Amino acid sequence: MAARRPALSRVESRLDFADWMAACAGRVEAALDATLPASGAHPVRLHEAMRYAVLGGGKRVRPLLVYAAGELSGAAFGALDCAACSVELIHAYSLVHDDMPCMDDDVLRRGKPTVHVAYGEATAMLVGDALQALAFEALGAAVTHGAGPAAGVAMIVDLARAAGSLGMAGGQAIDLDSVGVSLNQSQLEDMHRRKTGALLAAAVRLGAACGRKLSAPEQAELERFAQAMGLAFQVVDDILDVEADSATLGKTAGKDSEHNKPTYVSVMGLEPARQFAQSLREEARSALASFGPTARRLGDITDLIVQRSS
Ligand code: GRG
Repeated sequence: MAARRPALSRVESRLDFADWMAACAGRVEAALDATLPASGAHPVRLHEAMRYAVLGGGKRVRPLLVYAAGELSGAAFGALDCAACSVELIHAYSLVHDDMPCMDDDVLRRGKPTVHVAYGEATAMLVGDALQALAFEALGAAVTHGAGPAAGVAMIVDLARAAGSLGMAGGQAIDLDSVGVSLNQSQLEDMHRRKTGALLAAAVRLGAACGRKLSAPEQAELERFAQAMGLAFQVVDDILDVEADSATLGKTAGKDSEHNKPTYVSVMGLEPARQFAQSLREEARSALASFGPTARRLGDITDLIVQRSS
């Protein structure tokens, strides 16, 4: 990991939320830039496409969760940069593969042509493969940036499980099988806890794991927070797919109904889905109560997730 990073010191834990988010976004952007091979590195086309997929776009919600959770455990920023990079690289890989014709078949992502449109399908597949491998390399670097070897190994196992067949990849498999199928709410929840929730929850656990070891009750409350927040993210995503336009989302709106996919809106209706998102927000916030002011950023991010418009 290279040294070029915008400053974000303990003093900045007093920044207001917008400034704090901008500082975190700057940190992770610089860390991603330094972690990705240079665009001129051989093989040039693959490295250009990897950088195209990752840099200069996205809300960076998962890195924000890493930095915010790090405040609970007093984690070192060097370790948090590594963890933030790793979850964003896994997320970016999943979007590249999800957009491919064999999956969701989309042409627009983060306001730009998708990777397979810009670089071809074979390169897009390799971009995802290489980003996934790079994510674990980045996370391994947390060991020498303040996390230590035991936490480093535990984090690698945690991220691997969240991204794998029992987590995100498995959720994607269920999603692909659910086209045109009527799911009940508990089946829908199971799919989304894996497909979207597992990586969001891992971001929270990884951020906390970069610092002091949390007690068992603290870990349980953090997990309760992570599960509620992760599900809220997906419920809101389903609402936005119906309500927002493609320009605002930076991806094609209305895809779920077009593809006849079950969503919280199709299963519950729009207004009940809105109320469900609010109740998940309250559940997430109540799980943070015992952490006091160190959980302030996690609470702010939860509000942002539920109130976002893109
Ligand atoms: C291909 C193994 C594999 C998994 C793909 C994440 C995923 C699984 C597919 C993405 C499909 C999708 C649109 C899911 C809804 C929730 C979601 C992950 C939205 C995109 O995340 P944001 O809103 O995107 O954080 P940005 O671009 O802001 O990072």
